Amino acid sequence: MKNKKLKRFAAVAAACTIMASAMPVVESVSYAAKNLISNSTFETGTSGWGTYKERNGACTLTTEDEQLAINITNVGKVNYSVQAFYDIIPLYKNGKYHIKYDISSTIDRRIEAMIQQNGGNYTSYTWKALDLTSEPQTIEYDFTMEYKTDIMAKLCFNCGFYEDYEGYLPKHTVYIDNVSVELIDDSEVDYDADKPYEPDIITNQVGYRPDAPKSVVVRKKGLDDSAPIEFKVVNDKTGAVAYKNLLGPAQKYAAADESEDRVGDFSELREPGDYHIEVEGCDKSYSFYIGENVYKGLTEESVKMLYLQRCGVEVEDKDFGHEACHKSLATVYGTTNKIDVSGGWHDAGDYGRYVVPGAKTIADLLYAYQAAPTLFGDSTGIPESGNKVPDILDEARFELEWMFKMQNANGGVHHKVSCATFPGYIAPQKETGELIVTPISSTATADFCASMAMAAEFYEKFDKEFAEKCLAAAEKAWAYLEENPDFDFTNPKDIVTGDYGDKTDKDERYWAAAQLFRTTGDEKYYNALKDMKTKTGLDWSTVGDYGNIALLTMDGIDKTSDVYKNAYDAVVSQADEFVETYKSNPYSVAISEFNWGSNMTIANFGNISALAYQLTGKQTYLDAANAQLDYLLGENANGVCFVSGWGTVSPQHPHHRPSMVAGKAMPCMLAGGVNQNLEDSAAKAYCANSPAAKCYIDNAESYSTNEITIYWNSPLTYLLALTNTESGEEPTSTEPSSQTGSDVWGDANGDGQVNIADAVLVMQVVTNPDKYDVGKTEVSISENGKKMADVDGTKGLTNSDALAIQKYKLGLVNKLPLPDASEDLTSGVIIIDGYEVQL
Ligand code: 9MR
Ligand code: ZN
Repeated sequence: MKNKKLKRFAAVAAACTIMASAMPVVESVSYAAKNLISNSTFETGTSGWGTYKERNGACTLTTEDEQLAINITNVGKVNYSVQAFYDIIPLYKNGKYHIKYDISSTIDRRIEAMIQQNGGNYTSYTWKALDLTSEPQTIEYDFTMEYKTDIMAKLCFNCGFYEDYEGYLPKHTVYIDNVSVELIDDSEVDYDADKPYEPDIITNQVGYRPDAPKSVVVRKKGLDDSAPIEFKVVNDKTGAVAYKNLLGPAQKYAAADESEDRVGDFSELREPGDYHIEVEGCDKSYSFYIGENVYKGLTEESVKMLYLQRCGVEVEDKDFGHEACHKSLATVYGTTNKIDVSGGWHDAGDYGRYVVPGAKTIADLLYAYQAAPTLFGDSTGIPESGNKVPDILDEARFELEWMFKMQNANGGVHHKVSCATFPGYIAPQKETGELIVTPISSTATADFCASMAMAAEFYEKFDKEFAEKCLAAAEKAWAYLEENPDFDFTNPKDIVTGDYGDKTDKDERYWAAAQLFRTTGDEKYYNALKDMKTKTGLDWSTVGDYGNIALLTMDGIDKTSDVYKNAYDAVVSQADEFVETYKSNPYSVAISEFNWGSNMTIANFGNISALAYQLTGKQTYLDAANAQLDYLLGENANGVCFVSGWGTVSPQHPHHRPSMVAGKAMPCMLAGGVNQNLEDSAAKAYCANSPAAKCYIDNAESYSTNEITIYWNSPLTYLLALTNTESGEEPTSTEPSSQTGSDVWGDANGDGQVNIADAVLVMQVVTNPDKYDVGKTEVSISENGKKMADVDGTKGLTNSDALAIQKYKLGLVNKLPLPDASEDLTSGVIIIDGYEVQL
């Protein structure tokens, strides 16, 4: 803390003050301290001041004759139904403060004035009931901050309802002027008392897969580097040094205002166990785990979080369960029509349900499943567990079922449903205000179209009828988009919940076309796609890369087509950019600017990079993706694992209503993370002097750094799936090829090439005929793949096809398919390239 101690003011000069007769007479003093209220005289408006209204309270805030005017039309139902406030007053424990203001009202009435905690229990640090008349009174007194330091206290004037009024007061105005709050004596203040602990040694706090790259950042300043500095990875249980190595040279990281960051690499340590890191002269690091299953629970819980966000149904959980919420019919904005839009997930820390971010979440979940199907089981403890459908697909379906209800008869899709304003910090079933469905938008319609088309493909194997329903909904949405080619989005001004606005719908339309083409193979969508520019983005507002993923991982796509090549280039060139940034800083994070939801951006970048690895087989891309995961799980300048309940230090006070109600953080939610733009009171108060990479505060009021959302969790799930290469499988190189996948004999997996992976896939399919169908596993076989892999000269796929493919690869035969079934392909076991082939 930079504050210099104030001088003690020994002499207190008496001054004359107009005091209300009802008020105790307080000595007035003159001080040289700084006024903590920046707009105190209202010469140029109300800036810095705001109002809070609830339970019918109604007022406006203006200035009149250079005074603040609270124009009250309804006092509401409680004293804080009408509140005027000034935010962010730092109050230090044991500090002595002087407060002063002039106040009056056009009618005689009682109000309350206080400086209080913003959030939490709303503790009043100083409080007065005031009986106002039209005669201005000066309220002036000293108080000592007796509670623990609160640097974001709030000065409030509660002008709502008091029992005496029997619910009624005519329209009136309360005037306030010359407001000051000053710290006059800080001799007893310990400014360092609440300084958060900043760890010296920083790692991923959850841990690492054995084969993953592993790095540590040691940022303690002033270490003796006359000789290279050693770091030791120590086994928690045995105390044995499992690995040691030297730290790299000190580097600067301007974004975190750090000048001596030294990076150590311990990738070579693969032995499973719990470890921490030690460096002489530094505090030990937090513990972490190395092991194959290190992310098993995390992956499962990251999806389970969505179950806890379910709306419209009873949710069972000992801490975060709730009865069915938001059950009433919703009014379509601007009409008297009521429709049923129950279901879906609560978006975030609020209870709105929005189509656009819902679509991103679905895309992440389904592609996570595509990337690593074996990671996602059917027994995670959701109501659908045990139904033979992976729970991740059940969870996504819960949102899809809601999305159907958001589609209008004309195919267009309503943007969102919520109450007109955000609720107080209450449980979901307590938000009982009118639900309003906002107008159709072209972005919601296109996102809906893409998700439904995806669903049609992914659920085909599990529930044909549902898949057909999804496809019909997607096609209907597409028809709407064709009939309505212009970008269209409006959020009615009086609906102040999440906007999810946009400037263009071109990327959403691109995604929809790509996904519909992938699902149906219909030329119509391909032609639409051909006429569109390739788009990028895995955000909720830019979704082009979902279109690219759809194309790049599509079975049998023509790799010579521009559509494919452009998608390929888009992904790889983005990954190249991220890799450059990732290499440029000690924390290996792929962004250099931290905006709202930066943790999603980081996870998204990891996903693009991991996809680039799949496409090219270049290890750097996978390393970069893993590094993004490390950042999210603790290897960042804040020393925080951003996933609640994981790691040693994780968000305890997320901006998330159910957590605020329960008094503890719901598990496995990824916080939005660092946001250098300071967009809420807590961030403004706590991060005012923080460098960009450290603008994060674990405070429930900090919705711009510490909120959670469904679509911040889902890219984490996706990243966990994409970086899961523990099966040791080589990436399938799907580089644009001069041949089309469908034309290559021996190409079982449709990647355009014939290699050992095709032979292995054939063997797998022969052993487990249904398991490798498209959509069920990461590597799958299509009908065409089966046809092209049937190369041994006899009809039907058998192990002898696998062997023929391998012989071809080894140059033992020079052409596929073989003309006839060969004698030597009928029995025995042959080992080629380490693969055992049972004939
Ligand atoms: O995630 C959104 C972020 O990108 C925007 O900058 C921000 C302000 O518009 O809104 C975020 O979304 C919030 C949404 O509007 C309402 N629910 C909570 C979301 C997360 O903060
Ligand atoms: Zn709800």
